[in-house]
Amino acid sequence: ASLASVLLPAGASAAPTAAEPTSMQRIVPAPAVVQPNPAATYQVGPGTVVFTSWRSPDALQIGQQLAGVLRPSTGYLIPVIPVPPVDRPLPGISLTLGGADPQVGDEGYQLDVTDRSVVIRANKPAGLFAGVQSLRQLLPGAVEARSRQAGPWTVPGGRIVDYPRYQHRGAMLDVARHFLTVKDVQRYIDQITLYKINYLHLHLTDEQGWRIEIPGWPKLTQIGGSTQVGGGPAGYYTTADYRAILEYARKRYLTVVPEIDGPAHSNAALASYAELNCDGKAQPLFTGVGPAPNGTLCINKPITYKFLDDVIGRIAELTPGPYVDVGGDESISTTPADYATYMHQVEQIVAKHGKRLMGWGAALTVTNPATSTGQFWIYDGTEDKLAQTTHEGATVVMSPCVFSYLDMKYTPTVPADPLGLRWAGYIEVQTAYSWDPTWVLPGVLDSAVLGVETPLWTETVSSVADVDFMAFPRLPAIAEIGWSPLATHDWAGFSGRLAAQGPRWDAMRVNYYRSPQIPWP
Ligand code: TNX
Repeated sequence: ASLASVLLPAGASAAPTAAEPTSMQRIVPAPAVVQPNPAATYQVGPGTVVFTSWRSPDALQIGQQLAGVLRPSTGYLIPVIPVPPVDRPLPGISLTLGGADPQVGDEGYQLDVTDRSVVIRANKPAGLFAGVQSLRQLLPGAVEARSRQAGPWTVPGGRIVDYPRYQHRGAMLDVARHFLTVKDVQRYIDQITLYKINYLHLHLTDEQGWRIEIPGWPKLTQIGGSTQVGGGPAGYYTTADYRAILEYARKRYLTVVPEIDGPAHSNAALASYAELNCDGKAQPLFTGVGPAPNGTLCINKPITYKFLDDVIGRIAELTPGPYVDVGGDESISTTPADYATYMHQVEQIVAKHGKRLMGWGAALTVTNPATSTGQFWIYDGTEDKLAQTTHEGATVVMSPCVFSYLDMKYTPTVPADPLGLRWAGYIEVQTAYSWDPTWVLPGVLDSAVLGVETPLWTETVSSVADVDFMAFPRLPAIAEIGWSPLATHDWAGFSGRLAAQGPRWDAMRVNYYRSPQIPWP
């Protein structure tokens, strides 16, 4: 099948030359419908203006973000000007709210490129933002550079009608094992939203670190936030820091899912407060890899639930998104009865603070399915129960470790040690692309599958260069599985489109892995 026949739905007529891979067909994730018009080309020039729907602070803000990409590399002024509705597109780039095809929903958009104009139309700001990400990818990769580049800045002609297959397209960052600063997280947000990721799961607590300030519990961050894997100094987010991440995410239509892991993966809290331990003695800080010697909160002490009420209450108060993630993975030293006791308390606390519970698959073996969202990650014997809960009202997000874990090595030798783990196997780019949410968890109710997530655990990852290397180019593979229609799923097409991202990442100074599986230009 030609790329065009894969990209165009049955019945749509392809332009005669559509089989040629034009750059309109190089967007990742693949759009739902692409109709190239090789006869037309829009050129961004010194006079290009970005027009935005008037009386919309969102459209204006998105227009300014687009101008912020275009100005440094093109050297053009690129004014951003709100305008009232017009009958015929103004010459320039228009970001228009309202009047898009209803089928594009809240996150989709239409993009029309002619010789004189680029028009992105969406029903909601999130769709406009998604359309701008596609427009960036229609321009040469050098447009992402922060210094003046040569051009020409052509946008291929045609029409795109695009919307997501799944509502949940997540990325997870583990800021507990190695701390990442607000700037580092914002950099990651910039990278992932270019691929239409719309959830950022922040793994804020674990054995090795507690990364979020909680009023009334200062030692969590003073002690629990002081170190990380390897024992080096680390840090934590103050309330202002966390708000800065949330605000940065909000402006990019990205929902933050904060995770407070428990009852296991909690040594940082146990080291900070002696009273959270059953024996009343604080654990030593743990800076190794793997489970700490006694990494479980004390199930039968009331203080444990006062602590969780304070922590979850604070997180819920700060976070605008619908979820609080309570972890619940790998509770190896907790009996099943104690695990259930803990989770039943926790789910009441989450509900009391007005949020929906999210947790790793095991949590769903005991929580109320009707009010829970589970994250599938491993075939460890809990998967059948997790699948069953979807028939009782639970929803699920798919993050199969063997395909979507960004902390696994690509090959036995890439990256060089010590970066990357091996326990879930090697995950080259083609492997990351070789699965589908509909079959990865047998027995699941299809309509309960919200989407996908790609987690980046950071036991071995300690810098943004490491983050870049592990996430790129695998993260866009998972993003595409979450966004693009199944009919577009095609390795040959994907690897070609991914290759076209290389120069963009060069311009963005992303330290990506030049996988030999990809025909980089
Ligand atoms: C398993 S995935 C864990 C994490 C580790 C990861 C390393 C999951 C729910 N638990 O605690 O960081 O493996 O790949």
